[in-house]
Amino acid sequence: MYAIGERINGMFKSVAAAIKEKNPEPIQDLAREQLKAGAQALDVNVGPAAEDALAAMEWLVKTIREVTEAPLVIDTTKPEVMRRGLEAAGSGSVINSSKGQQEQLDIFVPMAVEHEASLIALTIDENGIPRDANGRGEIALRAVAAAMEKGLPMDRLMIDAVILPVNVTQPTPGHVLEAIRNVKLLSDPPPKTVLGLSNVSQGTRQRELINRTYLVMALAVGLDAAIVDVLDTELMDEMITAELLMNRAVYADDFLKAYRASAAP
Ligand code: THG
Repeated sequence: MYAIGERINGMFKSVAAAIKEKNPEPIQDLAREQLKAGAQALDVNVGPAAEDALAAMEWLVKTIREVTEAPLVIDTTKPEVMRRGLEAAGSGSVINSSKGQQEQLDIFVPMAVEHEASLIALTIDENGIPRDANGRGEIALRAVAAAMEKGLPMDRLMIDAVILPVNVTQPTPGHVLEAIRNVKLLSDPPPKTVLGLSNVSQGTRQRELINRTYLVMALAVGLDAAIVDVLDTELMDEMITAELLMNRAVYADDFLKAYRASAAP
């Protein structure tokens, strides 16, 4: 599974402070630690508090680029901030994210093609987050059609069926699993699937347990990528074990070590 490190996000106080003070060390430490822990890409989000989001994104990406060439997942809803991030990060980045209404897809799909980037499309549109799996599938189909029309290869489109906290909406985890299964039937080859895993446990008292369990469940129905806390070693162990049980890695007695060696960037 494609593991995207979630920690460089202004939602975390230490990251918000580093951005505000333009202090590179905490950011570069997080980049290195996450890659060492098995991240294959890094999510980059300036957070809600950043005053000048354009300048903050550019600084954040350049600061990370001083220590790694790993793919960066530029996490912003603002097209101009996205563009600035992509320009600083270079090709092979990921646009995170476009919503599923046509006006948004018309902006972000061509941007992905132009910048040789992948695109995460959320199953959210002008009516909000759909209540069930079918609603998510309809929006995903719109994103698939836009990618086909604009020449974005299907292996660079990632559908995010949008997971929400289980303590807020308990039917959602099940709906999202059904949506992930259905997305794989939309086209041949199908688009990739991704989730922001930690959303599922926000505000709960068993965060790690809920994250780990749901990751394994989603992996079993075909999840290809996830934005996760890669610093949670047990979560990564479970991910690696699930991959083995899905027959995506060859069994060896030291399969954890073998996987980590082969996935290292
Ligand atoms: N889909 C896509 N991108 C996303 C999300 C998604 N990006 C952001 C988010 N959701 C995924 N990343 C996180 C990062 C952190 C947390 C949850 C999701 C998190 N943070 C602690 C909290 O809110 O409790 C912060 C705690 C602290 O301040 O220290 O849980 O769904 N495409």
